Amino acid sequence: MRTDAAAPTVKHLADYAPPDYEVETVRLVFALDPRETVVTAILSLRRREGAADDAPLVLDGEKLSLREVAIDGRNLGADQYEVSDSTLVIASVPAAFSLTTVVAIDPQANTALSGLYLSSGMFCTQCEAQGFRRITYYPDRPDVLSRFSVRIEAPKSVPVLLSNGNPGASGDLPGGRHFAEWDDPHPKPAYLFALVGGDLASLDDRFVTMSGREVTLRIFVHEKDLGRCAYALDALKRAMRWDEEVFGRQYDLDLFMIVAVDHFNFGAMENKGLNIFNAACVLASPETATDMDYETIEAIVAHEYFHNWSGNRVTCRDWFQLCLKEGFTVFRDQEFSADQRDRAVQRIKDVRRLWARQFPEDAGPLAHPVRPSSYVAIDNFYTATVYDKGAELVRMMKALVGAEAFRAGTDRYFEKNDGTAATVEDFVGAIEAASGRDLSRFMAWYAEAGTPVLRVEESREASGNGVTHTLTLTAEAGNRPVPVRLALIDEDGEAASERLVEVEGHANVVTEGVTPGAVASVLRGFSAPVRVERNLSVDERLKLARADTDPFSRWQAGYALAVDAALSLGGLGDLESPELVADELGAAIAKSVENEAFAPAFRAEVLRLPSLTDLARASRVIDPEKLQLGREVLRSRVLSYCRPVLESLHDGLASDEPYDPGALQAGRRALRNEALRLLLADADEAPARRALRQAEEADNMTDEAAATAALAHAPVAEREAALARFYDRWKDDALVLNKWFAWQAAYTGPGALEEVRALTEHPAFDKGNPNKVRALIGVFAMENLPTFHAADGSGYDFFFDFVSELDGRNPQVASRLLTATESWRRLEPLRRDLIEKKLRSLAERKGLSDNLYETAQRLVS
Ligand code: 0A1
Ligand code: ZN
Repeated sequence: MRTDAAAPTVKHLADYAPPDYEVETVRLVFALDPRETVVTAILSLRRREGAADDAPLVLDGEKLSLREVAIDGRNLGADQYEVSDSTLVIASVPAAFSLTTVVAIDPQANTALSGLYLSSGMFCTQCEAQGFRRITYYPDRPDVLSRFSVRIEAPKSVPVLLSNGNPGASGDLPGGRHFAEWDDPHPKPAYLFALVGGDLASLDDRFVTMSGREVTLRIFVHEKDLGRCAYALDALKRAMRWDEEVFGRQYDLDLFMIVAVDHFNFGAMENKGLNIFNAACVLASPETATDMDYETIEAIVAHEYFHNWSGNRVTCRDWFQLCLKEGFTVFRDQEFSADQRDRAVQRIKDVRRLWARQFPEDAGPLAHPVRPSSYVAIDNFYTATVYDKGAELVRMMKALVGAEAFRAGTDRYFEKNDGTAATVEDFVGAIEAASGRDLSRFMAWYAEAGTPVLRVEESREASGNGVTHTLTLTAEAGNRPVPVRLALIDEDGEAASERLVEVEGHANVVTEGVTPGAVASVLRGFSAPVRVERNLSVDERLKLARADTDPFSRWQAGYALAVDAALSLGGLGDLESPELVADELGAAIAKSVENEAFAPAFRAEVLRLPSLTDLARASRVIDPEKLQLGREVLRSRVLSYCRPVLESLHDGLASDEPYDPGALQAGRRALRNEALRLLLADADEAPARRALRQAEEADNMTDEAAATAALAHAPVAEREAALARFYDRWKDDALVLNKWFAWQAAYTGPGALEEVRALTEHPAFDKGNPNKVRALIGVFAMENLPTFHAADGSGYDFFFDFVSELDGRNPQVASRLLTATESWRRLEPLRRDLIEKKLRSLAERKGLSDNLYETAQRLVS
């Protein structure tokens, strides 16, 4: 917390220096207590070769109450060390010694959910990025790797005591207490430490690695949730096998544990051998989780598991290298999901997410390179840029060097850097070494913020059938290599087959023997995270939407046209006759959606018309009323072409098969539910009754939620009944109720803000639970454009009050919420003035957390 007006410290990548002291081993003893947990730490420290003889020992520590400090068993007097808000400094220490500290901490007071805290009565930890310093004094930086052994003591009312690695001794202690010991043979940085203590039940299984190691798998949850762990366990086993087959990575301990917690700032955390998960990202049953929840669980379970190599065995030298583990691991989980499901649909979803979250970030005041060069609060850099654009960079390198050399490169990276803290250079260097390709100019992708623009121009020979495509990158994109997949398409499919063009600055691509009407399909599969600018006629775009043989590009052609049509229908775009375009699009969509040659999951994507946020991202000016108008007109025009098709899909795809979360059934449900959603664009009785019936009759949450959501978002008479029904059925299930909060948060009808405000007082709402905050306030600010950006500023008043108050409780979540305003400069002038005042007054407020301070400052800078 900042208490004065001085700006907090900014850390710079260029200032990296290795630590003066290394920690060879660390022994931790916890005496767990909700209000006063005592932590004894014994560190065996050694001065690094090359460090100055008189280098002081500086340890990080926050919110610790220090009771004892001893060197080699002798207590230090108060004049022999110095304690500040954030450090313990001992000016003079030997070259090698043992340091003992005893501190007390207060888990119950820890509302920031960083360090050791209580979640629904369970002790748990979150140490990435800098939570370990809230547990004990330590060099809390990722390049200090040490062997951890842990002893946990607790009352027997806390029966399950867990930490990283392998279990050791356990037993009784006097006074109704007991203990458990844990030993982790793999040296690790402090951010991968974890501890859990609670009354937990577990679902167990086993996995045999390809070299024959027997691994026990164990998911810990509250007893009541035992029936909701099976899918995560199944996903875990599939992920373990996949990592062996695709990346040659095997698990390296005899035990792998996952613990579900109710209060968690992010999705999950890859602590060595003891992953801790936001309950929402691990618990699922057909009645309580949607297909999308299942998909998310599969991806996150895999993501955290994959970190065991990309993150844990090879970790990051410093937090500037965050993308080294995150970009690579997201790439790995996306590839896993693509292999488990439909590769094309996975690509559509991944790119949609990149467009929705990373492109706006890169285009606004919060833009930063994939490897940032400075930060105040590192928690603010767990961003779409680091994660999702970071994954795209890995994908591009794979495209540039080819699959085989890429795999040789990742093998080399793991082998060379195993057990160390590495840099992006180590990763790229391994791919260079394995492929023989110079990637030095590729490094610009890591260092420069912003989305490059690729201009595409076409010229055809007057005689003959040669076509030249001129691909030009904007000057800011410099000469970094950009892989562009390109083919020519006519009504029958590929008129000239695909090739991969590497553009550095500029490239001319000549294709001979092309039929006159063929259209180039450029950046197929979204082969690079760039924005393409080109002039295509509506007919040419429709041709691609009909016939492109690359499913991603086929989908994209239609989607982009839908965006342009909606913007123009709302008076914000420049299509000449948008009504006509909307009609043609409606006809084309009706055809694709009926086309059984395409997978149902793909057809569902075709039917998913752009959301308000999709439109806002694409619009030069964000004017919520116009965006909404455009979206509604587009929806109803498309609907007028599709109604019979949609009704027959909705009827025909109903199924009485027992629920299975796999891709096949999920795809059919997705298509059926998209059909229902679009049918509800008619705020009419018949579709509303259809939806209500589905909500009542559904035997799974996917169908129940889709129908209830469709009603909850529409200003129809059935809305209230649907919401009340859902609440009544699920009022005792906190995870399911998040959906109920989120639907209402996105409602744009009359009285919407009052509804959201009232929900903050609802007994089921809990501002101490990040899932609840995200469901209600996050969705409100990110998705409910008309209400959040109400012209009278009422949405802003509500939101900024909430964020300021939350900052005192949970700075990470408050700061992340505030990023919902990142596109404020593109708002129409009236709203822009209103929100700018709010942002500036927040940025100038005294007493903000470092997290919120940094985000507010960057937003207005
Ligand atoms: N490494 C985790 C993300 C994570 C980051 C910070 C956290 O708490 C502040 C929690 C999780 C991942 O990539 O999944
Ligand atoms: Zn991660």
